[in-house]
Amino acid sequence: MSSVTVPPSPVSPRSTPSTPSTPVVVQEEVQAALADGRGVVALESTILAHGLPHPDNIEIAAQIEDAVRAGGGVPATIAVLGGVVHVGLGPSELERICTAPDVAKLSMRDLGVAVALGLDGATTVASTSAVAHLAGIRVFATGGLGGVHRGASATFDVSADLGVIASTPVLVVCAGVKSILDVPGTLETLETLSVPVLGYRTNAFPGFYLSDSGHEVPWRVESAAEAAAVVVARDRLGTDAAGVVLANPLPVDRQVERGLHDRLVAEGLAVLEREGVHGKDVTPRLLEYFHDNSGGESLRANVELVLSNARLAGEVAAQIVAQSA
Ligand code: PSU
Ligand code: MN
Repeated sequence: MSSVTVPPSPVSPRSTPSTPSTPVVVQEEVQAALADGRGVVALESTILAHGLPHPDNIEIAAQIEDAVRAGGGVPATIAVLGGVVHVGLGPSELERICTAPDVAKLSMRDLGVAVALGLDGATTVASTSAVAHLAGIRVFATGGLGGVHRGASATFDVSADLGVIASTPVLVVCAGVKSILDVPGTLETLETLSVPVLGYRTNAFPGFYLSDSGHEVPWRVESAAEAAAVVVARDRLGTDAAGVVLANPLPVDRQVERGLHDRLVAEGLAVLEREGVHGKDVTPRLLEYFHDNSGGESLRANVELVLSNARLAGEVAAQIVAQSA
């Protein structure tokens, strides 16, 4: 593949050796898909490195990519390996992100540090969205968004995910946010930041393990085509550069049973308090607690919702391409 075809200057096709001036490489299949006008779906790596237990994460990573393909898209998992930002990972690179003991959790502010220091790192919703946009990818699938934490008025703990989504025109498919967060506070913040939130065949904002967080979404769409039409309409309007949140709930009969859910949330919050966990360690520690104390239920639900989101994202990406033609 020629190395002269790539538009944004920091992004290079994989065939170009990485140098300090090209800290981003795009996998050949992804590069070809973008050039051919096929739908590409970005996937984050923090859920692999810090959100899912080893060794299940290796197989799940492949299943997530398969789900994107089943929806009609081409997957591009994003991570930093040895200080190079990769858009699209091969099997051995996925395994490295899933197994290396010293993979940093990289939000937006950490990307440049990881590149400068030559580190391995997993990207969050914030940094994955930003890199996806840089590479020309319109759609991104994840599990749950980061959001406003309970008690944020005292701790100021609001995920950088929200601010980056507000300034990055990528559609993020998620299952809402976990109820360990301040869900209404998160929805209010998305409104303040002018980020549209679409419920996929639902009026309720999902609560990650729960189909319904108890809070409404402002808008509902019935199909991947309708979600894609929102993106295309926003392009045509050209009014702002925010992303779009597409909230895709687990079916009610697949959610975590409410009694178990409520117990886990209460216990998880108490563990954070007792252990003095804060900052970027909060979400990984909670997920670990849930996976260790739910008899497999939190992992089952987490995997199901991520696969469902990946498939839907594949459909939306394909639709955006078709409708933009
Ligand atoms: N929510 C989940 N699982 C996760 C995350 C969020 O249910 O693994 C990860 C995502 O990568 C998200 C990040 O972008 O946590 C948010 O972290 P923080 O709250 O530290 O910004
Ligand atoms: Mn935080």
